[in-house]
Amino acid sequence: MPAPNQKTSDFKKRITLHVDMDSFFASVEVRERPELKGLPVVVGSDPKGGSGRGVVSTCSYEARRYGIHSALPISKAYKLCPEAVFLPVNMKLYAGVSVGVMEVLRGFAEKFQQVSVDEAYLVPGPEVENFEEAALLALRIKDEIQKQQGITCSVGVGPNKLIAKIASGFQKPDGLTVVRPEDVREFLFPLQVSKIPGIGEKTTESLKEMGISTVEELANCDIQLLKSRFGKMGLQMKQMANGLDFGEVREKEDVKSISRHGTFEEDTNDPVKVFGSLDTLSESVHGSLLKHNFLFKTVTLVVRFEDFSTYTRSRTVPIWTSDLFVIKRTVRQLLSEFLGGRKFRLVGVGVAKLRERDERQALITDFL
Ligand code: TTP
Ligand code: MG
Repeated sequence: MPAPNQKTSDFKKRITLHVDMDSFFASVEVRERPELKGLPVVVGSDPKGGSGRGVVSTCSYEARRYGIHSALPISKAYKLCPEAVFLPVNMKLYAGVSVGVMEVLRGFAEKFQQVSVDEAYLVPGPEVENFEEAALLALRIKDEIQKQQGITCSVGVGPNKLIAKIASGFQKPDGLTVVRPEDVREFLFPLQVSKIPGIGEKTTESLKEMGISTVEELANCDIQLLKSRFGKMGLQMKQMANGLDFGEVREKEDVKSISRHGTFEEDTNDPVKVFGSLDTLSESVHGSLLKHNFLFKTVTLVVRFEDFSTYTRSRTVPIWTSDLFVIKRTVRQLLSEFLGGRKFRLVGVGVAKLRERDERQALITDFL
């Protein structure tokens, strides 16, 4: 059911993808040690032969078959599968992979929102006009992450964040689930209420006491009853059970960067066109920088080739500045490794590591 006042054509604009890495920490460990592929791998604290006191961070899908899962006491995991490969958490390694993954995803997005170390929402640009094209895009994303980071992910495509999120978890691992607006109810209704984000163990239990266990039952439940039991959250739950979600995909506000990108009307490797486009984007970034009274230290270039492979390069300059020339020159330097052959589909320019310009700083940078 479309939201009130929401024209059907608006769905196009709201095609939303949710991408979630599969058994993230464990997949990265397996990538590092291919001999572990196919084995039950548990990442977490030391099991100490069954007497360890910590918990499981995550585990490979092979380990999940033994009943092991995130947050399970490591001692229980050991009991369930003593022959599993137990590895300590190597956060530094996963954080690096996460940055790489997010860069790939951002390259495919017009709007982007990272929500955890291994998941993000994205809204594709206007070139993706329907759900078929969004499904193709999702496949490209999966390929690109596999190629650049050597791990698999699952993608959900839906008319809003809620549906995309539930869809990405629907066929894990290495899944792709596309839910068109007209299929939302058919998709959601048979699911258990616990599949709805925000409905945890306690709420699931309370709903059960009211005779509600499926999303369909929740969707059809009397709103007054839900309100009296759960307050405002009751209304929200009913809306979600009907597939409605009004949340926007957007960057967290504290992420300080400014970027612009543009897709060429026709893929091109003509340096005049590419440089021209980069200059225009740099000027736009610069305009926004001045408007917000920011200085930057890092310049970022994004390029996407005709086969959708996407690369991001950044360079940090030695001084805080807001100089347009520094942006243009750095972008050109960063572009040099990509010139000569392949056609560009999209280029983007960004500045990051921003800070507010103060008068003293203004004097220093203006004289440099
Ligand atoms: P998740 O995406 O929840 O789980 P996952 O990627 O391991 O597996 P899935 O295929 O089901 O998505 O979490 C991402 C990472 O966060 C996970 O690899 C490890 C870490 N994590 C913990 O350390 N503790 C936890 O309880 C959970 C849920 C995750
Ligand atoms: Mg995950």
